[in-house]
Amino acid sequence: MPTILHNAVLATMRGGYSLIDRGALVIEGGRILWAGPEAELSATGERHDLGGRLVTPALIDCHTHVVFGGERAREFEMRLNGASYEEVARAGGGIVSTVAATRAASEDDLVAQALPRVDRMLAEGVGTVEIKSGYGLDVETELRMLRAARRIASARGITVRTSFLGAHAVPPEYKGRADDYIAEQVLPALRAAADEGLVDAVDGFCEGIAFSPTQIERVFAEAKALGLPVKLHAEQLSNLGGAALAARYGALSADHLEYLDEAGVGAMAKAGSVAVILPGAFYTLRETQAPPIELFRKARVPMAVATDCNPGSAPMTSLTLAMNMACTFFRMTPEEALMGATAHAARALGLTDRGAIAPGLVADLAVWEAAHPAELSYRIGATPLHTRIIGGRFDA
Ligand code: DI6
Ligand code: FE
Repeated sequence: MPTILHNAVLATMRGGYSLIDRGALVIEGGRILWAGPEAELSATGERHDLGGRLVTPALIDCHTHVVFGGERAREFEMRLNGASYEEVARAGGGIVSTVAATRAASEDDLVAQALPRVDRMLAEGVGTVEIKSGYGLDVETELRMLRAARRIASARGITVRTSFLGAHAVPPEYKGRADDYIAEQVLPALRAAADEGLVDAVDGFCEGIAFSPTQIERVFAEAKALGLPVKLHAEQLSNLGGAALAARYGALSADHLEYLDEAGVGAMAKAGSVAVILPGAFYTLRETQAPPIELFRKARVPMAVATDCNPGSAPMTSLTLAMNMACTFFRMTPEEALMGATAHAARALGLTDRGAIAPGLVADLAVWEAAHPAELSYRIGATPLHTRIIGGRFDA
């Protein structure tokens, strides 16, 4: 029997809010069968009165590093007590400490440590999460991270999209030998992970402190040979032409982009890549250069918004806070921010079956204690979620 949701405000996110004020939805077999004005509803089924609440597609966090071992809170405190980056590193801090803790963690540990973070995301209406590897930095641990990511999907009944991020940082044992690291660990890990069906996309970190465009291109060439789509951490701290490189490989997205120039925006527009905006890292790093939002608008590059949840530059699980920050720091509108956490986030993951409310799409929805979608970006540190509906089923 179909499920009918009625007495609701629908933000269908078909190219903007596309609000239906007195709306209804028909769901069957986990998919949306019909959505429209309640006055035009003809189907019968199990009816749920939503009391005039707002319904949106379930949110999609399209850029996270939510699987990792350990924590970095004490390093945060050390820094604020005046410790330098070097002192923190010598005390075993920084990304190296996350790599060590991740290598020491079993697959069960990684799942157990990630689940509370994932649960905080879900409590804000998220139904699909992208999860990257990139804290193993050796073949075995990269594979273990991706297996843990896959298990999170079944543990919570959500959709997880994995990105292989072997080219995230050069591990200590390869210091000064990034090319050897790529040849001996990254490419073999990518092949093995793809073989095991653990990879939905291939990512990299193109930056002075990480990998050069030439090195990233070696990884992208392998992705292409394996038939996998690519995305890239690009232009976060400087402009190395990473987004343009990603665009040449038809990237799903380029992410961060604070230092992107007009030519890079043009390359992304031509390739149809999504610009993933990550205000949590901008905030934590006390960055002052904002991504070129106005250029993205002019070139019609779709913008997504995500948490970047990671223990270093974005210890954050709140996608609605990321939306708020995107508005306040970058002057994105609440409508753009919500498109960024739904329709454009789906596109950044290559998903065509979600991110909007329309017939045929997956019935992943969020019901909010709100009358207008601007409320989702407006509040700071509070979520108006009423309930999630995943695959047509209400959360218990
Ligand atoms: N960009 C970042 O800001 C993080 N990774 C990346 O590619 C930093 C990751 C960390 O410090 O653990
Ligand atoms: Fe990231």
